[in-house]
Amino acid sequence: MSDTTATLSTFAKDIHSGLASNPKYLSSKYFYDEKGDQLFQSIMNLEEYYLTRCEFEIFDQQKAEILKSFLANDTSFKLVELGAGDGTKTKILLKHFTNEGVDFSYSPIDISQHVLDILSDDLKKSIPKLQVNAIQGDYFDALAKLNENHFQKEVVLFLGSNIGNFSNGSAPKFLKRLGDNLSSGDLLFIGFDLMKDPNVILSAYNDKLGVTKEFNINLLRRINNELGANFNLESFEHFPTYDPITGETKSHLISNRAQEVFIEATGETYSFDAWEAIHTEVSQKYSLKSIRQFAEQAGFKVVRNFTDKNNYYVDSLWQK
Ligand code: AVJ
Repeated sequence: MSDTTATLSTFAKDIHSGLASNPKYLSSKYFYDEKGDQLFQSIMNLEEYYLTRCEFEIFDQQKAEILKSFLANDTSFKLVELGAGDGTKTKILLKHFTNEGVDFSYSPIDISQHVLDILSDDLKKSIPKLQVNAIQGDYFDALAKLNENHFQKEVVLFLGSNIGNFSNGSAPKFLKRLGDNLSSGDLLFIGFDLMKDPNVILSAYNDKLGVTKEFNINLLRRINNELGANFNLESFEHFPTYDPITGETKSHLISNRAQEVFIEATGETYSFDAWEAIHTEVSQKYSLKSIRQFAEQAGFKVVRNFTDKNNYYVDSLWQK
């Protein structure tokens, strides 16, 4: 890459590192521009994408038991959510807790102020009695700040199997760091997608309508728009894989011809062989055994697992 490196955005640097590597990769954290957000919303409504519906069912069917476990021996708590999104699922819990007259507040943490504004406005209308304290920023900065004036039990939500985007190598570090920002007795309520019939998993990442394909290819569209690249969007195929031994689900973009792509922001040309792949995402699938190991490695104890009726998905409650 040219000597302008120092002036390049993190985005440009990351894209360059991935495309200059062998094998090529791009980070899934860059999926979520405005169009990516919209496409993910559509994914959550797809027939094949069971994850969202499973978590919805768990909340809807087991909200009373969830509340009991959150309270345990206390009378109040501070509910904190990492990467709150539009809060559709969380609202089931928030409504139930409010109706039950529970003494709690809700602190959604998100990197996007825009997301938080929409969520706060929505909650003001739908649950006027709810005390909302939105925090913009990095998860760990926000958790550290909350932990400073710690006079109430914290219950941290990390939903949607978002942990699945971390490789099995990096997830333990993330969970350990999360635990380091909590106090003894605090709770973590974390969603994991479980191993199941491989065909069910593959369909969830390869839907009939092609929305997931669009979502994957949108990453190249974003690089075209923001970094002045000339990716030909028709010349890449969407290809997910699932490894039933490790539970690793990966998405790829595969160049269906030999081609070169130029990116203005990096000043570089990247060559693709015919059928060369770019790895774009990990969506890890877990066993209850591996979840227990993750909890213990990170210094938590599993209090209780809440699963849907098909045992497709689990929201696992951990105590620090
Ligand atoms: C938001 C990370 C949980 O991996 O299932 C959906 C993102 N990618 N379809 C997932 C996603 C393709 C999703 N997570």
